[in-house]
Amino acid sequence: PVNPCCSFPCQNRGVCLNGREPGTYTCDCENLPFYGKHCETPYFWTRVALWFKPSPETLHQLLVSENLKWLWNIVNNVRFLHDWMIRRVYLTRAEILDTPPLYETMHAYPTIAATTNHSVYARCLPPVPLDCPTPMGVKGKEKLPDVDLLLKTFFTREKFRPDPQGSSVLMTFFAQHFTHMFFKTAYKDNPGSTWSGHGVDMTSIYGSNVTDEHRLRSFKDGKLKLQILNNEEFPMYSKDAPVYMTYPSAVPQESRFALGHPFFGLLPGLFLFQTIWMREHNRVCDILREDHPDWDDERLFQTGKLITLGQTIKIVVEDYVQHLASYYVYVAFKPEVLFGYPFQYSNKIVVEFNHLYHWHPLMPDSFNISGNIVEMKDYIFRSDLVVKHGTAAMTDSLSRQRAGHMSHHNHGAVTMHVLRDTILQGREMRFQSFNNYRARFNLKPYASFEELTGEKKMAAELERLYGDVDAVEMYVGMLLEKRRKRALFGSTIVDMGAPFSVKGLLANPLCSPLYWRPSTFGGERGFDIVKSATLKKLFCNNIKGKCPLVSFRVPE
Ligand code: MNH
Repeated sequence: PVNPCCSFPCQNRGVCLNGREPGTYTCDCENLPFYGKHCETPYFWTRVALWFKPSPETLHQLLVSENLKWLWNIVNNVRFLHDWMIRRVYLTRAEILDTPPLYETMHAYPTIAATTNHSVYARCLPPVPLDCPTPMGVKGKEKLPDVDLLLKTFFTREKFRPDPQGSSVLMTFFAQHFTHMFFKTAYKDNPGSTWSGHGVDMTSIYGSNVTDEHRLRSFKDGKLKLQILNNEEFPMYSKDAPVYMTYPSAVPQESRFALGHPFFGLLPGLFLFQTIWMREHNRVCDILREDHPDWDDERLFQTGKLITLGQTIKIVVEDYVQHLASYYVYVAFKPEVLFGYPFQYSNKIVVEFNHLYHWHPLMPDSFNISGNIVEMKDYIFRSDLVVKHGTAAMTDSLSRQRAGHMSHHNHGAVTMHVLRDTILQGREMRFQSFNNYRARFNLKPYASFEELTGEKKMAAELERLYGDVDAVEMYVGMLLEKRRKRALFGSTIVDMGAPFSVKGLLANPLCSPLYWRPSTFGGERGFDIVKSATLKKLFCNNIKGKCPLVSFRVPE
């Protein structure tokens, strides 16, 4: 008989366990707020709570509703209401995830390695068992569609389509620079292996290990080593700071810099963020030294790093997440609202979150630098462009150029191969279906292809290729899913991404009660720098002369 767990019978985070007799199984619902053969029945108080709980779709509509602006304005301005709201957001998002994680990428069942082995990603749903009739369990065809046919049919960009939310290219580079701090797949090993530190650890600026960190440091006054080029401070050339970097051999010396991540020479936008953050670290060290003339280089360096880490989280929450969510409620970074509530300060990077964050359609095909159009092929591995045009002009230009829509038919030529690898890696790891992931995140699985895409043409193609809407692959579904009005993402990316994102930011040790106080940051002044950080200040404090436009949204 067919392995009964192949049809994923257990609901609400129940676990399917095969019985002694072939074809038998049980759902383990222990410690869940549900019971029954398939963990389908809520206990009384759970049922009551569910009546009052708005669906993720309703909640989203409320938060972006023009008509409720007045209400959100009150919430934003009444301290206890706002704290309550923010706490609810943090807690309800985080509780959707397994803490500690149950699964990792090397096994199909719970292991202790899910928590202890840092060289594997955690996993949100276990893989489709190997002995199932189809790659998605029991639904769909025996073979998944040819990957190149998928790329051709649904993903290849014909004409650039901009993000209707108005995101700037500066936002996309922020996203890439920030997330590469913890999305670090050890591709040479296998797609489930990682060299991540599993959280916001600032390795993208200071290097991935202590050896590289030492190469980036000046060992004077806590500062990082910088050099003057074209009257501005920039990171050192690779030849002068032999940090491990992966430049193709054709890249000339003047574009080879020593950066926090081996790939950050890839795009000038990443080089820009690296440069600005390194300057910020040094600026912070000067301030710390004023208050602590007795501190040695090491203490200034380590404390400076804690401050830039705090600033990073603050900016990610209040500038970046606020922009992406576009809620009328002010998305605030207030670690203190969680004190005394059940919240665990630990995090592990989950492989499905990594896949979800493959936002390559954001990339345009060319870049406008102060009116000059530079094609992608002339932009890649050209850190020297930032030196030539200057950080001000670069920041201004990136703030004014629109990013692409994260949607179908919008992958530019240079990222097609990444998309191809992503789909294949999802298959290799036997990811469950898009609809199973929706169910896992309390979203209603789509009942038809047309409901999924919101149109007919792609729906028909999808049906021909997959056969069953319950057999669509996770990444494919996330990109082809219909978009809400004027939205960059579909509901799955938002409601699946938000929990990982909230957890990754708020469960940082820095947000815990004993870290989150002035002494951690060298006193009130350092603590204030963290609590008042903004994207704009980050750039304006570190660019000489008139401050350029610094924005995640392009001006109207
Ligand atoms: Mn991108 C991985 C190229 C922009 C998010 N990206 C990769 C890989 C390549 C790559 C190559 C490695 C994939 C593989 O070997 O299978 N990425 C690009 C290029 C551009 C780019 C050429 C722009 C041009 N990438 C972006 C942007 C984002 C992004 C913008 C999103 C914010 N990329 C990712 C993530 C990974 C990745 C996430 C996975 C990284 C990892 O797990 O190590």
